[in-house]
Amino acid sequence: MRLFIIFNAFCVFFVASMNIVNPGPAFPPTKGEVWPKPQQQMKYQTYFKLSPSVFKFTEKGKTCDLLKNAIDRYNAVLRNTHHIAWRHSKKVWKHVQARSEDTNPDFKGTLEELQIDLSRPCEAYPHLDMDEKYSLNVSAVSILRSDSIWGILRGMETFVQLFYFANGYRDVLINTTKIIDFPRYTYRGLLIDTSRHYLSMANILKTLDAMEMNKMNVLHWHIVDDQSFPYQSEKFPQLSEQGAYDPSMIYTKTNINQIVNYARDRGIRVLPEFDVPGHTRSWGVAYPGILTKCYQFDEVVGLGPMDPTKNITYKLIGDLFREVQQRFPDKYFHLGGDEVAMDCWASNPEVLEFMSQHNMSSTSELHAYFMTNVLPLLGQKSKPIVWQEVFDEGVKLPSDAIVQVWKHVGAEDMVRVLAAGYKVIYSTPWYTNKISQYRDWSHFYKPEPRLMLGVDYFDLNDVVGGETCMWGQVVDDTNLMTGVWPRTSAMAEVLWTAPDPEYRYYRGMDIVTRLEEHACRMNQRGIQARPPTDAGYCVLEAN
Ligand code: CP6
Repeated sequence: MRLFIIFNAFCVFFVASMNIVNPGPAFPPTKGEVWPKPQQQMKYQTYFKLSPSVFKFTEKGKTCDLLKNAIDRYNAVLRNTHHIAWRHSKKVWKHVQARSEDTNPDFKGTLEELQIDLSRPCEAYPHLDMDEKYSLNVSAVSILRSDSIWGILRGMETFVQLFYFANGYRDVLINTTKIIDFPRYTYRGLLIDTSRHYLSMANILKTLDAMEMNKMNVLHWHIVDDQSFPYQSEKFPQLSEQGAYDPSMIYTKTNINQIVNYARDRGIRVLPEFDVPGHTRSWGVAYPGILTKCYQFDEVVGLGPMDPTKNITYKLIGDLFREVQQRFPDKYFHLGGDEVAMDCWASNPEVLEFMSQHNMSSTSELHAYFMTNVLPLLGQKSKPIVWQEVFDEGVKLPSDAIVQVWKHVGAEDMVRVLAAGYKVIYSTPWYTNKISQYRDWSHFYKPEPRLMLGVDYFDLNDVVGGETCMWGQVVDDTNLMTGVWPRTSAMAEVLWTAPDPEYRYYRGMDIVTRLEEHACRMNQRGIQARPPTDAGYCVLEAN
């Protein structure tokens, strides 16, 4: 007792703001709370027990390889959940006689099956307008219904999250539950940057697992940039032979295929970005002729953005994009267009001469000229997405283009894009560059793009969604997971459920305990999410 008092006094002394330090619970509580929160949910007192030898998924409607793969995957998740419970309870309860649940009047026996009722044939690939709505009824014989395979996938994720550990991890239980669920935003993305630091295939695939757990549906792959060119091209093999960090640090056609298919299995689109005309220094290792020479006092001092005055620039881009379009089935293609070092253009006498021949008075006009020439190179196969600079510089975009807004706090930039009739992906609040130590996910939980607009004269559906941008400057395989998760989970819930502001700002404790459970669940499924709070623990008896 005395020791305890001394220990407490010690804490008070050193952590002035924290005057009570509660010991943790004997077992980390799990409640089977779903993240992101479903739109409508009723949970009842009665519950069922999971027995992996009894439970099965059954296909009652349409089926396809996507569904069969999902059944295999979620069977493995449930086996793993049961295994964690079994291993942990053996350790903790070895001297204690097992208590039976059967005496509890709310206990309704063993869960028998989940019937999966898909009413329409599977689509080949996920897309911007994909239908993700589902309904789920949990009972001894549970039913998951959706018109769309994408809804079925979301519902299966919800289903496995409803299980919780009980009785000191001796049981895995699920309550009688009714859910109707659908996303508020159709685009819920994550940007990864494989140019600043190479990311391994294993880590990219794991990222897709984590996205599935958070019902996210777009992997925006910022594959090349100034620092390295890891995309292996068949038409232009020198690009990666000379532009990648190392011959092993590339993404082959086979690698890309694997990522696209793995993502498709999880209802996730893979959106390629080939950023032009800025952020392209690595292209110039093999093809220096397509970059602009930058001058100081009549001397060439280095290479800058792509050279918009040369036909070979557009020829290379066009030929490369046609190849990339064959590897990525998505209907959208991200052209970048951000942060162009226009001072280099302005320093180059040939570029200045070209501008005066074409009656251009500013390098912004030259950027617009460049983008206007690049857009048609996509042909009919893809629609463009661009960073907001392209819009800001007045480029006339096709009406189905999407503009990704990332600058300036506040909604004004979004409002301007919407007023011009384009769709928006919002990223400003979800930049992962700044990592703060304490509950940094809470900053990702507050912004809600459509509510931020503060005006209602736009079609709110034109704000298609949001995206976390995990730029790669200080991110590699060692810290990708902890940097992205569970911060991105906070954004994922805002974009899926859009809990009202009152909930997001004032019901913080509920959010914290739910996120703790979710982060633990991610760790149990192999995702190294950071702990969301300053204390707690997670039982990890997997493998
Ligand atoms: N790389 C590329 C980057 C950034 C952008 N484009 C960036 C700029 C500012 C911040 C973070 C990232 N690293 N290609 C801008 C979209 Cl704060």
